[in-house]
Amino acid sequence: MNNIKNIFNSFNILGDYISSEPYGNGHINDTYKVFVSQGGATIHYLFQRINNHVFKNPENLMSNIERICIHLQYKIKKSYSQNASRSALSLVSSKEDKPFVLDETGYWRCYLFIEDALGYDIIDTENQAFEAAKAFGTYQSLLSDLPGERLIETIPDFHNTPKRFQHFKEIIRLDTNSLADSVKKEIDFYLSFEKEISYFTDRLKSGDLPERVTHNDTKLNNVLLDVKSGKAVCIIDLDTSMPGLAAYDFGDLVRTSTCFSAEDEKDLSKVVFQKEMFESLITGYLSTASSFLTENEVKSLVFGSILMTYEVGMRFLTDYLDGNFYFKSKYTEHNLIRSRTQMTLVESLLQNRDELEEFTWSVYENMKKSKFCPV
Ligand code: ADP
Ligand code: GN1
Ligand code: MG
Repeated sequence: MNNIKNIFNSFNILGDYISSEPYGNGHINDTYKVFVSQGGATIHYLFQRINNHVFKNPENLMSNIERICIHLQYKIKKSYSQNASRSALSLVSSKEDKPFVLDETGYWRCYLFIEDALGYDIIDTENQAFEAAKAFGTYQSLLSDLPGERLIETIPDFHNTPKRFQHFKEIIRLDTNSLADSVKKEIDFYLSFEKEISYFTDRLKSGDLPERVTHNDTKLNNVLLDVKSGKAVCIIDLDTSMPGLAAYDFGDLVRTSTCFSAEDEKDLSKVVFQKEMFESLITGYLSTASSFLTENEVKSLVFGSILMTYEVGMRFLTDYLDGNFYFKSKYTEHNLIRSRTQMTLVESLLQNRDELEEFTWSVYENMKKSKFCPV
């Protein structure tokens, strides 16, 4: 951890470095909780080394994040009497007044540590689902008037499912690790969706669905919930906040919040879709998003859940075939196991699709009615 101490010295932090430890379960960046003595009290900061294999231009990425953090802080301070430094991420600048520090190991950033709040890998209660979804709706709403130029696409075509599909097919064709024969069932499953994969790219192009500033990586553990009250505190992991569709965000949250099993559960009999979690998610999300979503967007949310689950599952399988270069993994088959849970979830979502769409529409209509006819 000597390196972290050096990095610490390059940020504009008052106080003395005590120690640091790896933190959280993210699949992408290297994250550390850093303990600092400040005037006799121990306080914490969150340090991250940005994954430069995944993010090709960390300086552009940090310029997006800086704009977003400043805007969120400004709007939260202006409209709510809340603790803004706990409700939105705050970047600590470097001694050179930059939002990052570059050393021989890569780009580092530092955030204020959000205390007494946790990101959960597995959903537990309907209240958590409601709170998380409500918070992502608020996030989209707060960023709807982000001033300045269109945000930079930190990973171009991140949710371009047809491009992901082409890449998947190319990796199967190359089959550099000679694994394709052993996972034929999984490959066939993901290939069988070819007709569905351009649903969002087509509608984005035709203008049926509007581009918005979205988060694009809304897994449940990317929203911190207060450990005591369970209320949503802060949206984190802003690396992929950029132009996108509302359904991407709602969809990825459904993917990660409607099963009581882990993303890497080996026993697929435990991967069971929980309808009441979906109901809490849609109710929470529409409580903050129904005021700005178009009807077409509302109608796209259930399919967004299916396609986002499919897309990530296909990405896991692609990474497995390719030699596990992208997602952090603990054993060789880790990404294969992850791709299987996503297959099971896609199947359950498809089975429930009509009912979920009807439920979504009824919640939306009720919210619209109660808005126009307040009791
Ligand atoms: P990754 O991109 O690798 O997923 P994240 O930005 O999601 O990295 O961070 C990893 C974990 O660190 C999160 O799941 C969360 O538990 C924790 N975390 C991130 N930022 C903060 C913060 N500012 N305060 C407290 N915990 C944080
Ligand atoms: C990654 O960074 P993290 O763990 O929140 C990935 C997401 C995937 C997710 C799957 C930048 O999210 O796209 O959906 O893993 N993030 C990136 O768990 O690729
Ligand atoms: Mg994360």
